[in-house]
Amino acid sequence: MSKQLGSHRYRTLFLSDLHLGTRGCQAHLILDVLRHVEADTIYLVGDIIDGWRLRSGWYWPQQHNDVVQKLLRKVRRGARIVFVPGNHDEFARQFLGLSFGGIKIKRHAIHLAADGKRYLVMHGDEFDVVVRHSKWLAFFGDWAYETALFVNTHFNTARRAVGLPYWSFSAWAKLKVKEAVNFIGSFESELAGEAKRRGVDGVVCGHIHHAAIREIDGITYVNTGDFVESCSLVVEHFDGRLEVMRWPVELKTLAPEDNAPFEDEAKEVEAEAA
Ligand SMILES: [Mn+2]
Repeated sequence: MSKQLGSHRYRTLFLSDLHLGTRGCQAHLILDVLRHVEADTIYLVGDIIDGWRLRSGWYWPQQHNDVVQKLLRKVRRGARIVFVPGNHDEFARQFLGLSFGGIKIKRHAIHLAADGKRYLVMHGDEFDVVVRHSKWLAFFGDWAYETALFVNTHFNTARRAVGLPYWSFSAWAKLKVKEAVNFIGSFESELAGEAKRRGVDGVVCGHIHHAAIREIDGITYVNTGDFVESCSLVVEHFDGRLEVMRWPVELKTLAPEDNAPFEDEAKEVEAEAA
């Protein structure tokens, strides 16, 4: 991957599955991304705020607030932000067509890339047979997943204690379980099929927490990944090329000098107001 050192400007930034409002959310890494990356357009491709979790107990630390503030500040500075809600933030689907702080809420969007390619932007839960046909099962899966993350944390504390490297139980378990039902493969081909039906060149989605860019049946399938485990996102370069980036891996290779600790959000707001 060729990188321009110190340059973090992209034409478009696609983010999904931040799951703000959950303990699994890697808010400090999202903040890192938002501090380092500027984009003309930002698509929030669903499951940004986890309403399912918040319903069963309020968890909203300052950092999660900072993420929202940071996004709103980007709008004030001229970025265009489009929010396409997912299943975890489906409460926002009642506000389709409206804007909050300049963030437009849409059911789906069509993104026109610099190279003329058109992409359907949607979260993708519509094509997840588990979510679509059995909401209780999806809720259960959600609980099982949270439990797996919890177990994972303690398991790795134990591994660390005996000098073993970090091992992601939840990533492994999820991959195994979903591979068994060929979940990812069918999800990807369903999404590519939908893009084809709509006569566009590609699709950008999230939902399954599995970042990818691949050609499926003449359609460019793009998944932004997530910010719970893989901490991945997709950028569009100014020539229209799309790329999956993983944070903080890319951050460290891009600009080591930028890794100095940042002033807190309050100071940044003050600086902006001055
Ligand atoms: Mn989802």
